[in-house]
This record gives sequence, structure tokens and C-alpha cells, in this order.
Amino acid sequence: MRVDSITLRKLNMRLKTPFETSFGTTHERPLLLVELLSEGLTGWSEVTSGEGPFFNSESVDISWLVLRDFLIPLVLGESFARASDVPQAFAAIRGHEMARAGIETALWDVEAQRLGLPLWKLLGGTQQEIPCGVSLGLQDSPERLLEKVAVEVAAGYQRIKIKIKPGKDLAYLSAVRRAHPNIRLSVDANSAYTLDDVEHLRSFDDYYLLMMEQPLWWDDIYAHAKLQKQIKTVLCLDESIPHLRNAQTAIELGACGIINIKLGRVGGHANARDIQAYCLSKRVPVWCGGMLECGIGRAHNIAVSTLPGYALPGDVSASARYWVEDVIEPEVTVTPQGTIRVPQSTGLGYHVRRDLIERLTVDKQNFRAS
Ligand code: OSB
Ligand code: MG
Repeated sequence: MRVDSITLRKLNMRLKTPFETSFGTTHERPLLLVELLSEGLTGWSEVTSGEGPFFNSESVDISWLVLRDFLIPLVLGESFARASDVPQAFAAIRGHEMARAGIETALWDVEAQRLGLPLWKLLGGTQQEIPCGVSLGLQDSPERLLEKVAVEVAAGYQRIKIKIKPGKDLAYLSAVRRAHPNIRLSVDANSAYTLDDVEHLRSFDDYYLLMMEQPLWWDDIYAHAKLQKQIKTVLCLDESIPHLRNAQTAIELGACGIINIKLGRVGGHANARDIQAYCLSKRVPVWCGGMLECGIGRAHNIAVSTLPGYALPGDVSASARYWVEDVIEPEVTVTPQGTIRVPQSTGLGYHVRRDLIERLTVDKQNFRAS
């Protein structure tokens, strides 16, 4: 597959409701889309960096610069037998996993189309229907959170995750647990606590959570291992796992019992699959995280979630929870049982709405092989 042309597009899409985490609030989601042309086929992907370097060290504008000046020149005009060969071409670049994933995952879409396969089948997926959960942002009051939880439970979602931070945790958690004694419930702190909070975090053990996601520093696996020894709630790492080696370190150290896999955070499908295969071999359940993606990133996440070992509901939910209008057709919908039925057509399995994308585009640059 020769990389003939790559187009980067920046879009601004307004979230239906602002999403607040311990690191900030997103109203407008800046999106960075990659359109890759190869021998007559078009692959699409989404770079999942945020508006600033708050989740990890990347941002939409930083990723754009790294793509433009470093990653695109390494692949433009080059031929790849398989999309899984792309990470090797980027071996000299440190970090910037989300930017790398932008090119790698677009080429996977191309490869699947070339072979006439749905992307999930090319990846080795086996599940035709994937279990879904939701991630609820920080709310102004426990009452407001209870309203949100009730809506998602009624919609059928199989797991509710609530964002927490110091001062917005136990009161919220106990209200939800009291109202819903039997739901699968988890919390995500996005690194809002420290090891001085061990006693406090131990009191979360009373709420029989499915997991506690990334309570401590984004880059500190050892600290999570120390915490895990002192609490019963199973820890799940998100920010701390940018590649397979950190997944191996975390599991060997006992820093977590579950891993959240995000395509962007780990540099694309090949790396995500390496982590999935390793976790499966260690019997560590994984699930697919989300980064408030539009339909293109969401379609890639659905494909990822079909692999063996994705045993827990992911954060991949219906388009309509985020967007008035999504950029794919049909939009992603969730069944009353809280599942997504995996599309059967080739590539991503959804039609990309180029007209809507053009209308929402605020910046665009094309790179063509000579
Ligand atoms: O930590 O999982 C996270 C959103 C932005 C940045 C980090 C995270 C999240 C979410 C939202 O939890 C998941 C989603 O609904 O896409
Ligand atoms: Mg998280």
C-alpha cells in the first residue's frame, strides 16, 4: 500500500453537554482527522489528542505539528505491505502516540478495504456485539449526577463510570450506590490523588466498585502498585499505559488488575493488539476507553472492542450522547441491552460524511507524494 496523499483537518465540534474531569472541562471538542489515500482507496482516522496537554503530553495542535514535520515525511510515497509495519517506520520518534496512531489506523482502514474485510475481522475480532458502558463527567451536585445515572441505566448501559476528584467523590459515589445497589459501577480520577490519600481511597472499598481508574500520577506505575497493596478495589490504569512495556511493568508489579486500552494513547491498532494479547495471556481483563471521539474514532474503537479479552463494557457509547450530528452514517447506536452491533461492511463499516466534515473544518493541509 503506497501512501499517495494525506490530508489533515481540524474541526470544532460542540459537545451536547460539557464534559468535566479532574483536569478540566471540554465544551468544544477540537478534532483532528486524517484522510489517507492509497492506490485509489481512502482510509480515515481520528487523532484523539485533546485541546491541551492535560490527559497526556499531546494536544491537537502539537499532534498536527508532529505529523506535518516528522511523521508524514516518514511515510509519504512509501509502501507498506501491512498497516502493522507502520510503527517500525516511526521508531526514531519518541512519544506522540496519538499522532502516530492517526496514520497507522488510517492505513488499517485502507488495508481492510483492500482485502474486502470489515476492519474488526482484519484485526482478529471475534465478538459481533460489544458491551457498552458510559463515562459521566463531574457534576455540580450528587442530585444532578443521580439524574444522569438514571438516564443511562434506563438506556441499558451495562456499566456506569463516574469521574471523581478530591471533594467530589464519596458523597457522589454513595448517592449513586444507594440509588443503584446492583449496577456495575466504577470511578475514574484522572490522577487527582496522591499516596497521602491512601486512607481515603481505602474507604472506596465499601462501594464494591468494578474498578478505580488511574487515581495517582499519570506517569507513576510504582505508586499504583503501592496503593493496590493497601486497598481491595481493583485498580485500572489508563494514562500510565502508552505502550506494551508499561502494561507488562504494571501487571508484573501488581499495579492494576484491569487495563483500559485506548487506540490513540498506545499509538494505534498494532500496539493495542500487542497489549490485548499480552493481557489475555495473563488473564487480565481489558476494555476500550474513549476520548470523546466523533464517529470516525468511535468506529475504530468498535473494531478494537471485538477482540478476545475485551471482557468488560467499554466507554464506547452512542454518537447521540455527544453530538447533535455525527460525521458518520449511520450514527453509532446502542441496543436496549447496552450493546453495539458490529458493522459487517468493509473497512470502518460506516459511511464518512465528507460534506459535513468540510462544513465543520477550520483548518486543512494536504501532503502529496511526488
Ligand atoms: O480518562 O477515560 C478518560 C475523556 C477525555 C479524556 C480522558 C477520559 C475521558 C473519558 C470519556 O472518560 C470517555 C468517552 O466517553 O469518550
Ligand atoms: Mg480514564
